[in-house]
Amino acid sequence: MFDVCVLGLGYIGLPTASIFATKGKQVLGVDVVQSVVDTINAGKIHIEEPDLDILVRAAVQSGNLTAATKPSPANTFIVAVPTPFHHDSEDHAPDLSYVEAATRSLAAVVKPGDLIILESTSPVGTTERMRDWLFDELGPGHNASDYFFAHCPERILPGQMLKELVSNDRIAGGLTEEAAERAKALYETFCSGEILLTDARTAELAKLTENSFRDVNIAFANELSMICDNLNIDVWELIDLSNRHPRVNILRPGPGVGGHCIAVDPWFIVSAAPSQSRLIRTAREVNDSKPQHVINMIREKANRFREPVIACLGLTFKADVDDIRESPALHIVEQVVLQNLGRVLVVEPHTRELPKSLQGKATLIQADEAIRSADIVVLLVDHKPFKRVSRRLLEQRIVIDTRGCWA
Ligand code: SAJ
Repeated sequence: MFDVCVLGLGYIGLPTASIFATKGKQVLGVDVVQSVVDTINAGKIHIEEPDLDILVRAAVQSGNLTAATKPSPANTFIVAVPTPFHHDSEDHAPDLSYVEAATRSLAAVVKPGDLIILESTSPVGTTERMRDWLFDELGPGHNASDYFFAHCPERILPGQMLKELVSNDRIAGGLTEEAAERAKALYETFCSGEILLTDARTAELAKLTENSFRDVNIAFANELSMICDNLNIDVWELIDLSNRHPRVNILRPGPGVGGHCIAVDPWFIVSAAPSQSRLIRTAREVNDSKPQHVINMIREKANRFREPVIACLGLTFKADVDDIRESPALHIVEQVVLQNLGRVLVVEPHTRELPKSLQGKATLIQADEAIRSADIVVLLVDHKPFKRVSRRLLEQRIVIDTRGCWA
């Protein structure tokens, strides 16, 4: 019998399972992908995050963490599977199929008294739906009050996950007060932040609110950058000056907003309450329009050359991570290639090979070499090594610095 069974061994599930294991809990990690299970059982990792390899190795070597493709009986189940949206749906409807499949898979192993926690970022009402899916799968003769459901969204920042996993305050939202209390007691095993109790629906909306808040604020910065490009004003200087006001704190413009959280979660609010979420929707649309603005700028510069060489620095969704999911940088490079704007050189220190969509169509090389060969240099991700690029190397080249890395 395990103490904790974590379903989904990705960016959230794996660190969570591992930290419980290093605190002495008997943990089963479950993932539907066999190669992920094999990698973790060998004490290795399949994703990049600072120090995660050390944590996972320690957890597996202690004998407290094992991985499997199917759940087993445990006192607590934590669901940490993806919750994307349907790309083909007009209102960006959430795709809860992974949560539903994980929940239904629990019917074979749960027993009265178990605590079932949803960690995945989810639309309001998902924890209630989990309960309904589980009871549908269990069939008649089971008592809902025998099972405890809570939503405890994670808030950790990729690149700083292990630190934030321990130190962030957390929200524990229960379908009942007892469920929230039990979830709190569990996370206190490793969490030094405060654990705040509420109901599941408020917890679900709180998580969506946090990411929408950031999206709206980034949209303001991105909108300013497009206004500045139109008015020929340096947006970085403008923001530095405006931020000297004691109550103004404008975020950084970029090539768009990416990742699997901020570019996704606001849609869960919009799709649930479309008439009331006009600002949140517009912010999403502003941020989603930014990559096209950058592509237009590249095209405009490229048109000045007969056979332009375009160096694109960075593919990931943000600095100093290896994650290219929903990456505006990758989208921009793909479009530059697709639209034949020039010969494309790609620099990405966090990968050894180009993503499939760029293979055979662009060249992956080092920063200095790329810049030396380029007519146009497009900075898409402000990875640390790019900040050290010699300014002299950039002279004589057209520079499109979407992140203000060299401002
Ligand atoms: N970005 C900008 N300008 C900025 C800040 C960010 O363009 O000033 C861009 C980034 O380049 C990236 C995107 O926004 O493309 C998102 O990056 P991020 O660092 O803001 O956030 P994520 O997606 O890595 O993590 C967020 C965090 N949420 C908040 O800060 C409110 C994290 O705490 C959450 O746990 C995570 O989403 C999640 O899993 O939901």
